[in-house]
Amino acid sequence: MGSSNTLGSLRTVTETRRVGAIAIVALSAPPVNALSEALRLGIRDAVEAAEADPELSAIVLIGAGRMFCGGADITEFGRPWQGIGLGALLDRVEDCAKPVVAAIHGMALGGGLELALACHYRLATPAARLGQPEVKLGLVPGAGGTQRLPRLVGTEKALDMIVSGEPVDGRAALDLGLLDALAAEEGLEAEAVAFAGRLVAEGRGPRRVREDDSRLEHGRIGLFAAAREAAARRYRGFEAPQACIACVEAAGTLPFAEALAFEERTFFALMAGAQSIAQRHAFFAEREAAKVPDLPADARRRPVRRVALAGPDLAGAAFAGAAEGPGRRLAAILSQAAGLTVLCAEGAAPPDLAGCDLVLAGQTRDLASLEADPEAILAVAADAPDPSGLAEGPRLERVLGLHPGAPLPGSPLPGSRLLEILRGPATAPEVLATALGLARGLGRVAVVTRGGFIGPRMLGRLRREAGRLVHEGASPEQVARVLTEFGLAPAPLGLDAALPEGEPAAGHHRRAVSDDEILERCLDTLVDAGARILEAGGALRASDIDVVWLAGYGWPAYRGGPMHGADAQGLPALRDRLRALADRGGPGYAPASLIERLAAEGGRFADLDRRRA
Ligand code: T1G
Repeated sequence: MGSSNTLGSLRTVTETRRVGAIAIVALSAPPVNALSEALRLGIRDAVEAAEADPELSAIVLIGAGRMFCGGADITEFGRPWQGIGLGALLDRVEDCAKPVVAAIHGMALGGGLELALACHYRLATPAARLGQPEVKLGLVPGAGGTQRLPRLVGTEKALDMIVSGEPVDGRAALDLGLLDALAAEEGLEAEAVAFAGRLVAEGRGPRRVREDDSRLEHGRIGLFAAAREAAARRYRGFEAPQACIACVEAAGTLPFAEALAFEERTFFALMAGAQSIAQRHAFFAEREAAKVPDLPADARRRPVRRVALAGPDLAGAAFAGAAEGPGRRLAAILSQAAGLTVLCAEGAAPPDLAGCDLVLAGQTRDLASLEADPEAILAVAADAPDPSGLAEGPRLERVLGLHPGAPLPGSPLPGSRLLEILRGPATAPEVLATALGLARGLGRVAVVTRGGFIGPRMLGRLRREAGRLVHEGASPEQVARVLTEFGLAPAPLGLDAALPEGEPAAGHHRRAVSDDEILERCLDTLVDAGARILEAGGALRASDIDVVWLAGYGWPAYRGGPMHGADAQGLPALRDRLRALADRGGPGYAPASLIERLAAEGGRFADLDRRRA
């Protein structure tokens, strides 16, 4: 028996089966069982039907597919709950007169974990991941997570999980008191049914988390002050972590229903705020970036297991400490990746290329004379690889560029979460697909580009503007401070912005430059550079440019990336500022024609992406 809901969608979102007196309600909304309006209504209908059925004594909730539930449906955000709110659904589940057992495999995240918390008992597989990642979307858990989780695992551990957004696995969850039992992957449903059967046989009914305050540790002196201070330091500039702390604190100071209402008000206030809008943009942008419209879905992805480093730039780079330059940084990253063998030239002798899946060079010319495996990918990792090298020479269908973004201060590994993939004019689909697979295997966010790397080209424009500002009167320290206060990790800027070449022109007078002017000119010229790359077809989407800066150059997630920020501020204002700069500073500042066009039609970069999708 399935429920298709009143939305007119014939798509079945829950499947209810029965084993004896136990109802099994399976969430079936691939790919992640996101708690859309349809699924929320489906769960409500299924639980109410089982509760009303005199032949049923208990209910097991389980996820169909690869996980229990990936949370609320983020695509529905930005408007009030439709159908039934998630909090209202979870209160209904918790109020059920018959015991409800959550059987968790894969992921139980966000609203998915909150659904499990509203159940009366919980089983999971050891490898399951249970967490409240809402803070990474600029939100607080909005359906009771800040109230029920501390009642199960204690206030301090709940603060840690909710403020960091990091999940725990099944074993840790059991130790924390979040679960009643673990179950083997292949036997999860059967063990959950047996567990429910024992509840019935032993006469154990619903056990409601909201009724047990014994694990709350709100009396601990300094607990919340310490949490606030740590979050302010670790998540500088982010609003949601502090809001999470306030909601968890309410669990110990307000009656349950009032605390839930406070949590929901906080959730909706954050959802409407610029930071969460930016962080949700970043979430979807990273997933969009991996989609290359003209790449055939069946393009063969070769596994990359052996990598050779070619050319003098990379000799010994695999073991470099503070690896400088993209080639050496990428070599160091590859050498530390599980399952990869990295061979590097010993002295003048080239590495043995036999059986290598990928040959990495620091310069295009280092690939020319290589006798590599005809199937091997020939990759260049340089800020500005010689474009001809990607368009001429032997085996050019196997050539592409790779760039790992900038080193971030304090990063244990050189490089960021980014892997830019520069496709040449003739790069073969399977070579591009293999590089995308390599990025995923390295746990990196892939962005595919043409004509040059996005990050280095935009960074060059930003550095030139920083140099001009110093030339006009700002100090390098002032420029670095302004950009750091904005949230940009200073390392990528390498702000040694010495005065531009040559003496200042005769009559040149240095002047005081305000922080506002520094920030505005740096951001505006950066966005203009991005717009020029976009209009030249160098990036598939404006959001890809955001991903490069978010994942590769330390752009704060709560700002969503340079192009998202420009959309939020309005392109007509950007156009006018660039025009004014051009009047003073010369035609080099004139806005890109794409900015002129979008500004004239009242459009945004995001509209362009939607049109291209
Ligand atoms: N809502 C809508 N779509 C989602 C989604 C979600 N929660 N999670 C994933 N998707 C889409 C994703 O965009 C992609 O779409 C496809 O599913 C596969 O995702 C009230 C408010 C679960 C670990 O933050 O972390 O609950 O590109 O490529 O690598 O308190 O998705 O195919 O069109 O990422 O296997 C809280 C977010 C929400 C978890 C799976 N939950 N998702 O990773 O697949 S807020 C989250 C993830 C909330 C409540 C609050 C991951 C994943 P497309 P994918 P994956």
